[in-house]
Amino acid sequence: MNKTAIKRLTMIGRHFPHSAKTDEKAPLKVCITGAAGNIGYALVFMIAQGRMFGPYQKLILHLLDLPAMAKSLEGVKMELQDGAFPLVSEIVVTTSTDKGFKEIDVALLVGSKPRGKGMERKDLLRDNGNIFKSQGKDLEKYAKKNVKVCVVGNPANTNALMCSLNAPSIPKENFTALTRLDQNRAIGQIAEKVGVPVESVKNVIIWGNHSATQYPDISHATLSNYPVVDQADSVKSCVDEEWYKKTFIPTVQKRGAAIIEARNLSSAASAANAVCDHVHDWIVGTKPGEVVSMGVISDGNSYGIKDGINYSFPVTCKDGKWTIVEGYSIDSFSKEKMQATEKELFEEKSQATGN
Ligand code: NAX
Repeated sequence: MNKTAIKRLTMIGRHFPHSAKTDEKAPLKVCITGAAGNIGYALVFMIAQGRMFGPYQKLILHLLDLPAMAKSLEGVKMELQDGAFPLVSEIVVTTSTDKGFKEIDVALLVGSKPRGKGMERKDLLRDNGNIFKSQGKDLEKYAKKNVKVCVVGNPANTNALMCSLNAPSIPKENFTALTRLDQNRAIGQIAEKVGVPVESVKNVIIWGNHSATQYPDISHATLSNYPVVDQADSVKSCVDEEWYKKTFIPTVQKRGAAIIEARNLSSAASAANAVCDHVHDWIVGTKPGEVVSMGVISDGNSYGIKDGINYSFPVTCKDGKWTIVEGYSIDSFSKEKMQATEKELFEEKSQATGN
């Protein structure tokens, strides 16, 4: 390229800062396991569009799935190429974790064994426990030491714990589990009930496990920037107790099953959307005053939850780090629900570890 052409391109960069910005950061290496599956297929396109890391962050996507899905993975790669996404610098397709996890910055662990017919929950826990144990070992071997891991594959919290236990040189804070879909589901239910836009519902908390024992808590949720409710800015004062306890909580807890019943397939696009929300907020940061829920390692110092499990807490994020929001008052109803889901997580842990 001659000097005049280079000068002209530099000028274009000045006039259109967006085009210049895309070249500034080194590409992030992101591995998506189960990339040929239901959620993976929705997720990779959202990431390629900039939904997870923003509109300027270039990406190298590692698509990982089981050998039986190799052909299908190639098809996903072809479609990504056909999307001509400017943010995607490279696509690596693989069925082995050594290649899939090599030097990655972010791991989205979506692939896991589904619950088969006649399979008991403890069998699922044991089988997935072994898969995530081995993925933890491989993350330890091949990924960057500051890799951020979001576990989606169920049982997500316990899988995240198993991964972390087997990757001792990666900080345990770097292993999180997805409960953002539950949070988004809760917000959707409240917005519909109260008749407000979803963006005005803030600070719903999901406590505990991504399972039917999770506790979607509206005790501290607020409605903001919406004139109709300026007389009552807490969600609790806008809904009746009966609806909260008998309709809202079970609806959120069992929403996954309701989607399967309606679609004959499990949640995919909404799950992928929630993975983007989770990782985006973790890396880019939560908005001022906003609290989100994430499955994170418990250290025994928050809300009476014992240490050693991956439990969903209210957090804020800044500079790539999450912090549990402390100080919420917990009434006896909430306490009981939070302990029930804690108990289940300890049971899962002992079934997954065999101890
Ligand atoms: P699919 O069965 O459509 O896809 C899973 C994909 O993972 C398949 O392509 C499979 O070959 C692959 N896979 C399985 N084991 C693997 C391994 N060891 N390494 C790499 N790839 C592997 O399931 P999908 O609907 O995409 O759901 C994926 C997981 O997300 C399931 O465990 C599901 O239960 C879980 N979910 C978790 C949610 C959450 O909020 N935490 C919500 C949505 C979803 O239910």
